[in-house]
Amino acid sequence: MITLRALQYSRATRILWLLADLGQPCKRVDYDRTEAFRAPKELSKVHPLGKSPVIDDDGELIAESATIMRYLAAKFDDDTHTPPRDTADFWRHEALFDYVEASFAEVGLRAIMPAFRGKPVPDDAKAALDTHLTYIARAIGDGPLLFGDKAMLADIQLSYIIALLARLGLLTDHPGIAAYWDALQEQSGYIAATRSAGPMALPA
Ligand SMILES: N[C@@H](CCC(=O)N[C@@H](CS)C(=O)NCC(=O)O)C(=O)O
Repeated sequence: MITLRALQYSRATRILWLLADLGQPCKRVDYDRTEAFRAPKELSKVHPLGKSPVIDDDGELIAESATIMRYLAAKFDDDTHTPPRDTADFWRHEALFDYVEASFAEVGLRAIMPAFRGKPVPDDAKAALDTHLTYIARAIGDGPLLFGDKAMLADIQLSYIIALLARLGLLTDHPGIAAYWDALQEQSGYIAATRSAGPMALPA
């Protein structure tokens, strides 16, 4: 069975969501956030970067949520979380899936971190966030999700940063993204994951 190292209020919810969709159980090992909202040092004993999520499958340790999700989709022979392979949408999806951690997370966190500390978001961070949220809204198109009404890997991947932005009131200028967040929260995998492990974002 897969063991998931799940930090409280973290990207680990993405993995629980996908596992719920796949109908696969896991052994979840929970870690509380420290007072400084960091990972506890126990996680550094699991993986040198000390971050979550990390999974262990029969001794094989895998980090990075995108890699973990690709691994799980391949392991359980799932083709329902990507568009069909022989379509342009497949590669559009791959780009969006990689975009989340490669580009969007850093931009999102530049706005999230000051807001989290009750400070104003600097103008340059707000401008970059606006550019990215407009890009994502264009990718959603008629929605409600990126490729229709069922969450793909890229939707699950986006959910974490979007959850934090929603929680901090940073989606008010982007009603299309706020509607996307509403649609994500209606997905059965999201509901199952957050019911068992708690919310993605620290509640207000
Ligand atoms: N790119 C990594 C990011 C992992 C990451 O930064 N996880 C956060 C939780 S959402 C973490 O462990 N933070 C604790 C810390 O840095 O102390 C992924 O997608 O898995």
